[in-house]
Amino acid sequence: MHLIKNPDQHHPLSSEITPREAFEQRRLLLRGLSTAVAGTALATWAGREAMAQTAAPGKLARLASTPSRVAGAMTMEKANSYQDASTYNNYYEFGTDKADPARNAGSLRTRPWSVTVEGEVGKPGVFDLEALLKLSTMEERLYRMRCVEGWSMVIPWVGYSLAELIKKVEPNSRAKYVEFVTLADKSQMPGLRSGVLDWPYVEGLRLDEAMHPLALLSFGMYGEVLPNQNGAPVRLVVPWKYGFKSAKSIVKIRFVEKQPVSSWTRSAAQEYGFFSNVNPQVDHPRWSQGTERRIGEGGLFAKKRPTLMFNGYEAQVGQLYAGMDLVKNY
Ligand SMILES: Nc1nc2c(c(=O)[nH]1)N[C@H]1C(S)=C(S)[C@@H](COP(=O)(O)O)O[C@H]1N2
Ligand SMILES: [Mo]
Repeated sequence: MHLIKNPDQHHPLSSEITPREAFEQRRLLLRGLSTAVAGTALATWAGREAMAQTAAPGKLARLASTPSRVAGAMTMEKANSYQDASTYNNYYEFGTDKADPARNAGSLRTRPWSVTVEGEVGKPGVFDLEALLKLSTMEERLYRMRCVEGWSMVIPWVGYSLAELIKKVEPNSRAKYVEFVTLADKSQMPGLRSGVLDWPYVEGLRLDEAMHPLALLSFGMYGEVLPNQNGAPVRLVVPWKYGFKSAKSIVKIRFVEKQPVSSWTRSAAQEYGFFSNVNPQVDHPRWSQGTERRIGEGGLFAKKRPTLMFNGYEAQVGQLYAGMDLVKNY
């Protein structure tokens, strides 16, 4: 009789209560798993027009489970949502508003596609996309990305080190830099009507930077092929540099002796230098680079994060710049 008075009567045993923390973690895990599963499900490919005619998706889709062994290629930070990464973009060929690329990049034709490799190499040539996809083992890499405008994201990219391609084409002793030229086609890219930049969009790296294993030639994200707005079908991801160095929709890779002039340097040399390494100590002439806003950490009151030297990849890439004046070489 008195037992009924037990105040704990209606409550489950404490051992049956899932501690809040564990519960939250499981939910996160579940969410992560469902993203991965969605990423590998062929059904998700079916909706993507570009994928309809190719055998590549199966290959790419499996990559989500092959994380990269390259040092620094994974971060403990939580990835942004696919939604964030595919709707908040810079891709001026499709408009200058962050929402424009997702809205307008449907007109980009990513098949057939080829990348011409030329200049100071022993084995120049034209690689069609299928050949590029097969060139090396695809890996998934969770990289922090920092845009020069002061925002950042964490994105699971799919691809392989650019070095794999570079080794295959055998740069000669005159090859000091690599220039990346991206697609400029008025019939597919409404943004080309605007004069914000000189088209095509051009970027460049020093050969040793391009050979660094963290520099990724990317074909996908979140276990799927790249959405057009993120630079389909092939782009660069250089996580220790400001985002604009990561050229989208590449059609030509040139090995050259002289430092290339990138589109952003051409448009405003005092603001955008050749190196453009993420550096909280070197401000943009019009704003500080000391902090950043992580997309997805919404709201006016979301705390800004401190920006890290080389975007947090200093241990991996710092040596590339030993002895260089990083204020002069911004
Ligand atoms: N061809 C091309 N590549 C580009 C750009 C562009 O406008 N055109 N924008 C750059 C900038 S400023 C950033 S921050 C990144 C954004 O990549 P994301 O949209 O995949 O995050 O792409 C870079 N690559
Ligand atoms: Mo950017």
